[in-house]
Amino acid sequence: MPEYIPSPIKWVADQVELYEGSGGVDGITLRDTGMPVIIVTNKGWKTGAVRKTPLMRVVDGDNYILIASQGGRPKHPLWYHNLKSDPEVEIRDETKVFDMIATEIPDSPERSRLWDLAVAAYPPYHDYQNKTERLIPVFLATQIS
Ligand code: F42
Repeated sequence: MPEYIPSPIKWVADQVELYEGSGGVDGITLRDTGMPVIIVTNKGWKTGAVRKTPLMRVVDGDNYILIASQGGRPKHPLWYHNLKSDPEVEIRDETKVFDMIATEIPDSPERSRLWDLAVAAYPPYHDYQNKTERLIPVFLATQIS
């Protein structure tokens, strides 16, 4: 079993610990906003270590939309590169856990549809896109059949 390396950002690592440690009943929202969060578990493409990333919960039916916004910073988050290298993820949504495949959706009408769902679920994504020159990556995670 590869080693789990927590995020170096303390509030992010703390959220993962609370969320997973409680079996998905505590730490399940973004701070005190009441907006739901999921935990994405995947492998680091350089280290092979287990990485855990909280993201906003955005759904499209049974699928999950993952937005690599990083608050509109200039560079993609590192988890973006991990998912491009190995798309197998585990998604924890409160008490439910799914094995999924996360695929980046290229710029297209489908990406626009998914992006609109994301902004409806979490309006700050709109401001993050305005803050950065990169087109914020959108992944769609679907169940492994
Ligand atoms: N971030 C988002 O981008 N979108 C969201 O919707 C979002 C919501 C959210 C909700 C709650 C919360 O607590 C955090 C939230 N975040 C959201 C922040 C998110 O959880 C991540 O912290 C953020 O996106 C930054 O991701 P990152 O992968 O760049 O994290 C860095 C700080 C990090 O953890 N780095 C580690 C490190 O040790 O430096 C891991 C690095 C890593 O993955 N290494 C790879 C490896 O092989 O192990 C190699 C990667 C490479 O290419 O070098």
